[in-house]
Amino acid sequence: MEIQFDKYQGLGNDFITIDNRDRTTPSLTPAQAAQLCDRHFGIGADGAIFALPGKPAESGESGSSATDYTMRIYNSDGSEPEMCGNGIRCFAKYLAQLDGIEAPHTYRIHTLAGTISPELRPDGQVRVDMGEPRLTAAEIPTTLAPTDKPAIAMPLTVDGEVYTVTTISMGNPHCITFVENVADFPLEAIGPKFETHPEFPKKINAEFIEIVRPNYIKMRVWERGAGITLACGTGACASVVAGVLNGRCERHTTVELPGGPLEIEWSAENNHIYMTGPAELAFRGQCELSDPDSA
Ligand code: ZDP
Repeated sequence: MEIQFDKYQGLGNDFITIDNRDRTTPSLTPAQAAQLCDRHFGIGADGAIFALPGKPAESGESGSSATDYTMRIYNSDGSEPEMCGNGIRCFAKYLAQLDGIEAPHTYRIHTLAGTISPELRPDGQVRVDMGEPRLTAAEIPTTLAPTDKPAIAMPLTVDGEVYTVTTISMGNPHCITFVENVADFPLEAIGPKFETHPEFPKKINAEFIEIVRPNYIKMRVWERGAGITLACGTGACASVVAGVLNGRCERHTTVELPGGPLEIEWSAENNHIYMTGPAELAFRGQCELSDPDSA
């Protein structure tokens, strides 16, 4: 089966994008997506993103208005996250290319975490209304606190060591730990133990944060289903929320990731989080996909 794809990256967090505007479900199985994401046996990416048609407006009081497109994403291991911050910036650029639309333009995108609105700005950056953070233990989900309470500065024992962690959901689950020196943190060894810790029934994205100044922090991430990546947009949003809740960050903070900086603002007015950063086309191509089921 021949696949046409584009490859986008936001701060080095990279995604294969596939045009599925004429379908209602992704054209690849999770196993096929994982095969294409492999950096040695495939195209190489942190995830695969599918552009599907939007949803019509729902009637009723709590009904949502119509969306332009639906974004589905598979992590590089084939698991499906609810949301993806760098991915949605890439997705907005990809849609603008497919639609022949120029900035400024705002899309309304249906995701498994609700409606998310990325705005293409004339300077080339994408500013995304990421919606509100979710804080209760049930929403993360985590067993670190009673279901209706947030888990802020809770002890978590990993490999015999006690870390003080805060959990935040941006639609997808995050666990934030403040460390003295993030460059020296043994992410590759410890990250996977956070990801699969029994206190997190849907696994977790693990962010490690060094506070440089209250409005400037450094972050490294071990992503659920993808491992170490150069950037994580939802993780950067979750980290600023955790920083504010722990009295260590301002509501408007720059997050420096290995792939570059993101501007994060947690609005005191409407409780929404706004993320601003780049997204670029890396290359386009086609490849022949062997069917893993018939291999
Ligand atoms: O929640 C998860 O399983 C994440 N691996 C999804 C991807 C998050 C991402 N890095 C981001 O930028 O938010 C793409």
